[in-house]
Formats: sequence, C-alpha cells, structure tokens
Amino acid sequence: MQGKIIKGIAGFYYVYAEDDGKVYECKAKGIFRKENKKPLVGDNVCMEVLDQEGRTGNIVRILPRKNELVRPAVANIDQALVIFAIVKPEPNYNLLDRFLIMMEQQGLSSILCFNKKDIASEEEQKALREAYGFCGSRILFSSASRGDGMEELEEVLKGKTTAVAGPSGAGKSSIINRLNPDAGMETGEISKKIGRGKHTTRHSEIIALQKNTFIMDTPGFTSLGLFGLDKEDLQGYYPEFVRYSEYCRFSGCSHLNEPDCRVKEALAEGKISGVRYGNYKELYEELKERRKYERKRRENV
Ligand SMILES: Nc1nc2c(ncn2[C@@H]2O[C@H](COP(=O)(O)OP(=O)(O)OP(=O)(O)O)[C@@H](O)[C@H]2O)c(=O)[nH]1
Ligand SMILES: [Mg+2]
Ligand SMILES: [Zn+2]
Repeated sequence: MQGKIIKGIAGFYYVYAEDDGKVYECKAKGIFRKENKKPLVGDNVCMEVLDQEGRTGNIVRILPRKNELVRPAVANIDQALVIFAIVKPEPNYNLLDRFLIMMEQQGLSSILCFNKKDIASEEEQKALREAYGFCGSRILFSSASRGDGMEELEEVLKGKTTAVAGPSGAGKSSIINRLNPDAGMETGEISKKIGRGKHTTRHSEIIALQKNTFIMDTPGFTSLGLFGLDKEDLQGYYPEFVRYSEYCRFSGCSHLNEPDCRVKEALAEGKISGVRYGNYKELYEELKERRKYERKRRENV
C-alpha cells in the first residue's frame, strides 16, 4: 500500500494511506538504517499493513524525493512560508536572511509572512516593508489572532505543499490553526522573561487545508548555520543589489571596502535597505572567518 508520512514521533511514523484514507502507525524497518536513509515527514512510502484493525504497519520503501530540507527536516515540498513576528518576539533580521538563503539554496521560493499585526504599530510594519520589500520574496502581513491576511495566505498556498519555517513564538502553529480550525496544533505563550518562544512544536506535521493543498507545521529554531556557501556567492542571494552591482568599478566587487561601489552608493541614498546590507556584511564576515578557520585546520593536519 502507498501513503505519505504526515508525522514522525519517537521512532513511529504516521502514514496516511491513499487507499483507505486512514492513518497507520508504522515503524521503519532496519534496512533504512543500513542505507543511512531516514524517513522524513512528507515522504511518499510503500508500507505493509500488519494489523488492519489496529492500523499498524511497516514502512518498506521510501519513494524518490523531489527535494528534502535539513532544517526543518521535511521532504517533497513546493515552497516555504517563512514566518516571523513583527513584535513579540522582535524579528532577528540576520536569522531571517539565513532562512531565505537556505530555502533558495534548496531551490525553494519563500513567501515571507510577518505575523502579529494586531499588536504592531504602523511604523514597525513600514520598517519591515522597507527592509524586505525588494528581497525577492513576496511579503505579507498577518494576524493569526484577528484573522488578517488569511485570504492572501490561502491564495499563495493553494494547490501546493508548503513548509512553514521561522523562530519559536512567531505564530506558525497559530496561523495553521486559523487556516484550518480542525488542525488543533498546540501553541504556547512566549516567555515573559526572555521574550522568546518556548519551542512548543516539537515535530513536523502535515495538515491538509484543501484538496491538493498541504501545510507542514515545523519546530521553530533560533539559529541556523550557512552551509555550502562561499562568501563570493553570497551577494547572489541579495537580488536588490544586482541592479547596482553591475556598475561597480570592480567586477568582483564585494561591496564592502572597494572604491566606486554602486551598491554602497545606493545604500547611502537609501535605495538599498540598511538592514539587508548590514546582514550581508555580517554573513560575509562569517563566511570569510569560516574559510580561514577551515584552511588553518587543513594545514594543521
Ligand atoms: N497578538 C498575537 N499573538 C499571536 C499571534 N499569533 C500567535 N500569537 C501568540 O504567539 C504565541 C506563540 O504562538 P505559536 O503559534 O505557538 O508559535 P510557533 O511559531 O508555532 O512557535 P513554536 O512552535 O515554539 O516554534 C502564542 O501565545 C500565540 O497565541 C497574532 O497574530 N497576534
Ligand atoms: Mg508551533
Ligand atoms: Zn560594489
């Protein structure tokens, strides 16, 4: 029988079977461990039913994946919905850019959703619109509490399988509950002391919104490393730089210290957002340091 993994908890995989529309509790057989292949939420699988009544089975094969993400660990997704709160918690812009870069590295487009509109000021929204309006991703504002932005969300999600991603406490599960009141995802207050989310969602899970429309709730995280990226390639993830960078004096301009840099001029004129440029600079330095460190380590062995 064929099905789709909708959830995985403590070694059990919950497989939605196409044939009967029921969910089976499955174990993955040892063969996967041997091949070092772990089933992921979103995987299409073949399973053998052990007990029809009790709805248990074994996953015997993982069907080829269209793609897979490492964080969150899910497979076969069409796009990402990157959710950050406008306030509570305050957005960490550096982390936000990391999310966008990671998705693009996997060939996935992101929609950027700024949530908690109901408790944010006009100025705070405007600042985000200015910072991210030209980042290459569609941006929208929502309030899971009040329902703002839900129609627009439905429109961008329609017919696709979308993974949500974002820090803990942003309101990912709340938005999903709003989109499908039967979802019943657990949500959690943000901590009063440190103003961060409490990692309420611990496992990824697929929720059907409509026929052919699925959303994956995922655990939030607060840090994200950049992998497989050279500092020279970083600017490719900043589409709003490109229309200026072609006029920089040096063709390999990094837009940091070179003279006659059009990107820096655009920044000074307010045509490129200081937030985005600042992130670029930070991430560039990080990638540079990492390369130095890796070289040193190679020399020392
Ligand atoms: N005011 C306001 N509060 C919201 C909104 N959306 C979510 N919240 C609150 O924010 C807190 C965190 O919401 P969750 O949905 O649990 O956040 P999450 O992104 O799923 O967090 P993790 O599962 O920990 O990654 C809860 O107390 C929600 O009630 C919103 O639009 N407005
Ligand atoms: Mg959650
Ligand atoms: Zn330049």
